[in-house]
Amino acid sequence: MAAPTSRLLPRALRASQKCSFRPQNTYLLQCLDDASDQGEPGHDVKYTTDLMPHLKRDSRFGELTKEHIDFFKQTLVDDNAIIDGVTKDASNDLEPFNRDWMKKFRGRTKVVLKPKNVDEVSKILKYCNDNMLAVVPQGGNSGLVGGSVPVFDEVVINLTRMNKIRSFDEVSGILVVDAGVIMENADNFLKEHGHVYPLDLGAKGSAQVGGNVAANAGGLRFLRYGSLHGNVLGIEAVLPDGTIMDDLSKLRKNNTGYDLKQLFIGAEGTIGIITGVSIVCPQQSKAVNVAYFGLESYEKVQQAFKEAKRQLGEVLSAFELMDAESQKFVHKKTEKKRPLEGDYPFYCLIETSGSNGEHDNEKLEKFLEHVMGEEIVADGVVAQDDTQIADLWAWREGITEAIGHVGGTYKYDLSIPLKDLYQLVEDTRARLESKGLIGDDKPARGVVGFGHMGDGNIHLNIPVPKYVKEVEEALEPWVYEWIQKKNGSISAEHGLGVAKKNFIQYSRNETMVKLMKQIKQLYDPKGIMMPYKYV
Ligand code: FAD
Ligand code: 2HG
Ligand code: ZN
Repeated sequence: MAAPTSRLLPRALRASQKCSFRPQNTYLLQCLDDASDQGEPGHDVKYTTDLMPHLKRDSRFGELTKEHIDFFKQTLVDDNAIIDGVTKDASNDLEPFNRDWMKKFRGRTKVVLKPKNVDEVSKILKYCNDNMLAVVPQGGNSGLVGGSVPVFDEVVINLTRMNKIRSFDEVSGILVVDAGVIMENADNFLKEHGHVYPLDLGAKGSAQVGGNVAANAGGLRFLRYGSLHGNVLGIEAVLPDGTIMDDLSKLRKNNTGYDLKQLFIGAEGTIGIITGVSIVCPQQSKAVNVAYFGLESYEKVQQAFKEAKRQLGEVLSAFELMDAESQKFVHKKTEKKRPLEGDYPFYCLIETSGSNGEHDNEKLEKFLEHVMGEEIVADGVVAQDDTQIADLWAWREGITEAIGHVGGTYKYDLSIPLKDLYQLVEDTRARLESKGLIGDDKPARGVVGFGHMGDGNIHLNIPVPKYVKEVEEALEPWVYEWIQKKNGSISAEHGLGVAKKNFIQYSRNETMVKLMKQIKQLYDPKGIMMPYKYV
């Protein structure tokens, strides 16, 4: 048993827990730095068009000229607002905006625009529309489906400089921000006012509120605070023709016709650019507890989840699943002492957040007594203070980054009925093994499963030193067919981007896809937003 945390003996539970401080997200930037240290920018990342040669540049789109750049310079004024690779060589400066976090997708944009306010976004978008210049909106570029980077020479409109907190009402908990506010900054600001941002995820140090909303991100607090479809109360967005859609409502209830803002939540930038968001934020919990368990089977994981819901009910704020392989990758990367001494096929992280420490501890104690007594949980630890809470969370939040160190990752973000959630990981492992594709000297270095058990959302990750067709062909469309048979979703929270563009039909029927195309046509008749992506 690791020293710093308390062994999961129910009576040994300590009463006082204050609040949770998850690890800062420094590794995202670190990863980008590592990549740019290697000489020629992006040398290790292939162009998306090499990976997907069937994608052809749409000849309807104009090519950037000096005249276009002059217009952008006049409109955005500030020197820092434009990276111009048209009138000069700016490849080094452009590279971070051209390549994605997974080092899988790489575009060839020649210009990045960083507007400061909604009027500037409106002017440049209208100009792009009038001149048939294709556009990719970009937030923190932490997306995992290749949506946030261009495929060819699309204009990147990056929201980073739109970073103002516009207002916060401590009574209602409603926050209004520019879309480019980094979610961790929003969360820190809210904590100063006794609230928290309703979303949390490993890339919080880079991801922006607008990016969260555009991707309809789920993350680690979804179980408790629910979807952005419920929490986002209003959106300010710019349509491709420059129209400013001001629907920045601060009302919880508003049944006056179609709720058009919902279309922008999860649209992944395909119908306009989100410039402002109004979002309802919960009160910060006074008492936070985190426990980390080892379990002998997936059957036991399901039992533990059922009991957690039954016994912890209103204080349960996260129930996360990690398989043995995921924890090995984190261990290999961090070399930190593992929370538990024994090896188990499954690990779970449970968080409770409530307003009354004594009450929560009593409940947690009873729950722990039960799951230990019934041998649902084989072993476990409970964090004793905020540092330990952060340490335990790192075993869950650090998985993506740890796996990323292999080189690349084939990622599948899936919704599956709970009873079959882990079966996919086992079937995938068996399939790749039967094809001789997994091993230390093989194209795939493992098959990893982890995710948001509480939301029925698993992340299937296959780390590879290099992206190779052999592995991809073994996985696709096989994974999607598997999901379709279970009536699951091929994207639970990451979206479709360019990576899943050809597979939407596995989760949505023809009628639904047709209706999506009609909406796209209505909002973006010239098709300048996100060409080559999912709709
Ligand atoms: P970007 O990556 O820049 O963009 C995402 C998409 O939104 C793109 O299609 C882009 O064109 C569009 N877009 C961005 N900003 C705007 C805007 N203002 N207007 C219109 N369109 C826009 N996701 C989860 O759901 N849950 C997780 O737990 C989670 N954990 C992660 C952990 C790590 C380590 C990493 C690297 C990523 C993780 N993600 C997770 C994915 C990603 O962080 C989220 O999708 C995040 O919300 C993206 O925000 P962003 O600002 O980086 O957007
Ligand atoms: C998470 O839950 C993120 O940690 C990333 O959604 C998942 O890396 C992944 O596949
Ligand atoms: Zn996730």
